[in-house]
Amino acid sequence: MSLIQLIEFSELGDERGGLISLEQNKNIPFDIKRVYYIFGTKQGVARGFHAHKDLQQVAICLKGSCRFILDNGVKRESIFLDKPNTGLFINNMMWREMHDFSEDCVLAVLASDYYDEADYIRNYDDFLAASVK
Ligand code: T46
Repeated sequence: MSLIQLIEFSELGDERGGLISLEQNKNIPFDIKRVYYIFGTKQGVARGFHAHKDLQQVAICLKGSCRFILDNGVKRESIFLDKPNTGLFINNMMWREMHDFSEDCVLAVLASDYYDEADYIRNYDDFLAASVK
């Protein structure tokens, strides 16, 4: 099974322009406890390089583009995000890296829980050790 799980959001826009609605437990598969967005990422900078023990997230590139790598400890897959109508579901215990941010990239992330540094696994060897359990 692919690690890349994309959610395509229905577009509710009309002749005036686009509109997309995100609703917990409807087109977002969890209770939304937190939303954050990443923007102004410097050229050549890569982000992420961690997994979450429990957190689930959906990442949406609202503007511009970036590339995600997802890795479950067995295989790695890459996906280019450049559409505000497409969300990338990122399950818990999934190593993620974000690369190739365009200058104008605005990446929104919806998260199933509040920020908790204790939920991060920031060392790849620790992630591998935890993911085989
Ligand atoms: C993820 C990817 C896709 C907070 O205080 N609250 C928050 O809600 C977040 C997300 C971060 N922070 C702090 C923690 C660090 O001191 O902001 C700083 C930067 O976070 P980090 O280096 O983890 O950022 P990224 O871009 O590497 O990763 C982020 C999320 O942290 C992470 O959960 O899955 O985006």
